[in-house]
Amino acid sequence: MYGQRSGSLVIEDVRLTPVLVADPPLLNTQGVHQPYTPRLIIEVVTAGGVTGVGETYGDTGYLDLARPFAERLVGREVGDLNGLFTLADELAVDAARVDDSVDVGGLRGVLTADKLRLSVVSGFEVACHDALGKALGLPVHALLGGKVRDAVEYSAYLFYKWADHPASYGWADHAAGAAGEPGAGWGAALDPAGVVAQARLFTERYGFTSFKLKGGVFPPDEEIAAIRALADAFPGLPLRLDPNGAWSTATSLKVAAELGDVLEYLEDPALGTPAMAEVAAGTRVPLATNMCVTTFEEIPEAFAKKAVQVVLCDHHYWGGLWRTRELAALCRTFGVDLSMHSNTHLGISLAAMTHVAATVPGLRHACDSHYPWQSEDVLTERLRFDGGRVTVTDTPGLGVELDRERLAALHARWLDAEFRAMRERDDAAAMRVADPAWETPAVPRW
Ligand code: GKR
Ligand code: MG
Repeated sequence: MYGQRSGSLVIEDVRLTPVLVADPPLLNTQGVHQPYTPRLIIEVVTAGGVTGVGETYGDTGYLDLARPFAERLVGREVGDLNGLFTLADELAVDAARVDDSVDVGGLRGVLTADKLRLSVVSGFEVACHDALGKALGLPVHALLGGKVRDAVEYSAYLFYKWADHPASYGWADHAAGAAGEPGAGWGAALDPAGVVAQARLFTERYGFTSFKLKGGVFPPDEEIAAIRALADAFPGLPLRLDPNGAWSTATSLKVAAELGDVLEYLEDPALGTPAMAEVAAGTRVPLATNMCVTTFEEIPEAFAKKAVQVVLCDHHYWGGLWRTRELAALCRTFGVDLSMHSNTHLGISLAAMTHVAATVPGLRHACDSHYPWQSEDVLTERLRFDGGRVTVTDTPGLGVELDRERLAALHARWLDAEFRAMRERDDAAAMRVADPAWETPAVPRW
């Protein structure tokens, strides 16, 4: 307890609201995004009447841990952020939820019990930061030591995509967004011309000046052609390609050789540290990862083998904002660059990503964000990209406000029995709706 102020900073209530958020048919090597994706919105209410918000994964495995965790938080200090991890260690993880294999839903490396716990704790850690900041009248970046930049740069996250979800779902295509909304009017992108057209929309709407293409969808030659088309359309701008470990080391080296003159980095070309190390040894193109370095335990081997040159941090699964800063310090120590990974997320997470990114020195690569793909949010005001950047707010806490009506509507969808199957993200299952014969591809796929 922290003396006199502690009474008002005690957590009195924690609210968990699972939601289903519209998502367009974005393709990746596992399959395709579902029409709706689960997220969990966390609210931490202090005795002083301050509410902090956080956001994390919303699939059942996360909810099952978040519920007992929320109960244990009541009565604790909102500023006891380190205590969250001690509390998390006490949570029993259902062994059926983790099998130490690659996380099929999120394509973010191996899913261990610890990673599942940290992915839950991070949502609460962000909510506590928000509450603490509001209570103290300080922005979250100030709680993290202060911003070193006034705006955080993001890259355009390009996806091969269908125009619409399969009609066989039988639902209106909310994910397409109403005219004028974010996510609207993107259409299909299944070849180099489609990818370039999508990139142009991203620059027109948000001003992005670097581009990442989600690969591992089509044979590598087609994806090489798409990157070449982007290089022709946007000469000199940074380009990245991320097949989520779908290639063999030989294919990875071939792609690196063919695109070496235009790539800022190649992201997870091959799966796992040994394969990445082999690729890294054979090319001058830097390798980035959000798959082989996803926990602190994975760092020593990867850094010793020089398997990666850029670690893509993600506060959701590294355990929150402070742990992200710890990761940044380790990367600096070993001369490895840091940038930021993204998975489908809403504005609360974008705000959290922006606050922590604002505090990390030497961020040389634009961060990833799926946010432009989300036509729905739970905030009164969407966050904006101007010139591809999000301005770092000095408003106390995260600087965002929940829109209760929107939150209730997205929660009502989660409660609706018709959408029950959407409560788990499963890109391969979503692909089977269009192609019943689809099997999760064996790796390496090419
Ligand atoms: O949204 O399809 C997707 C991505 O493939 C996502 O699941 C990955 O985690 O964006 C991520 C990545 O960079 O690998
Ligand atoms: Mg990636």
